[in-house]
Amino acid sequence: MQSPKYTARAHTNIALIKYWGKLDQDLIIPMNSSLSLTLDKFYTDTSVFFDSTLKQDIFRLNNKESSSLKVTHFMKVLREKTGETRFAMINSENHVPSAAGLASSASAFAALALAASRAAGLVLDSRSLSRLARRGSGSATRSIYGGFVEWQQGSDDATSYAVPFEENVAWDLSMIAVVISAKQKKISSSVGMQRVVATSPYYSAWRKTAAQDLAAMKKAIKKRDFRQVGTIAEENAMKMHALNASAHPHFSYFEPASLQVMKIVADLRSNGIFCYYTLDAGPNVKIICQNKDIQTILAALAPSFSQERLVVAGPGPGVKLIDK
Ligand code: 2P0
Repeated sequence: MQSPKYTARAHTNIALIKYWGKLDQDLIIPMNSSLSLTLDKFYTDTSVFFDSTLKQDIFRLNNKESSSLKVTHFMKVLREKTGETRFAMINSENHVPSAAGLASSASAFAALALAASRAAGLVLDSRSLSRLARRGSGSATRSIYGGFVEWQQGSDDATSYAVPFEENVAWDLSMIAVVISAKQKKISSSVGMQRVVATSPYYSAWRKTAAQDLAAMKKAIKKRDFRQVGTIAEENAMKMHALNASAHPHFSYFEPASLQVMKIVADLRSNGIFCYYTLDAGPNVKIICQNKDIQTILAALAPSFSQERLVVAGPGPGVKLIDK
């Protein structure tokens, strides 16, 4: 017997205040609260149905049968929560313009949480959905909502979830993603952050500063103070990457081209074009900017990066069911 099929679309998000470290590995309770912007250009569509004839979950990614330990683990958690006993057919499509490298577990697990819970007969409110998505991947906790989203750290499964901070971003803020490499990173986020928590002598300072950065960021967003938002985001990202540089053994996600983009942004800024950068667990750089400056910034990047490596995105919506 088959369950009805549900398809969900979730957009990825970029953290302006980063999550970097887990208090609880299994439940994915973070060491600090974080805040992100959901983006319109990058999303995942995932459809799920349960089928009593299946002997295991089948996961297809971009029309290719695939295997993912994280998906397997998530489906186990979902069955425990919902009482569903059948295995599932999962079809996932990542919509990432151009050279890829920006596909994210955030959109993947937010979409899977909605589609799979509905297919299992459960209608969850947004908070419960955020908690469920968190069990797949930390950053997915935030992709339940659109716009600016805060993941409140909490201390256990019931209290760690995202809340919308400003869902409809009606002011001038964009991100230019500079795709530097689409390759799988050598050190996954999970491994990187675990190593940092265990070995960086600066970790307690990070937790303190992340809390201060979050409070300042929320004020800056409320005031629509673009320069403050950009400055705090850039500094917070650099503090996260400084943790990696101070871990044992130390590591870095930067590539030479990442540093090149960072320098272009800094030079633009000294010339009065206010833009800022942030980087996650990989070499790609996201430039936070205002619409009026997009063409100038793209022109400054053009000699070094081809057009398909430059993707302009704006604020995007939260997870929803779609017909497919
Ligand atoms: C973030 N990142 O806040 C941070 C900043 C990357 C750098 O969340 O282990 O895939 O599945 O919870 O969510 C990427 O890590 O890690 C991430 P897990 P996840 O967006």
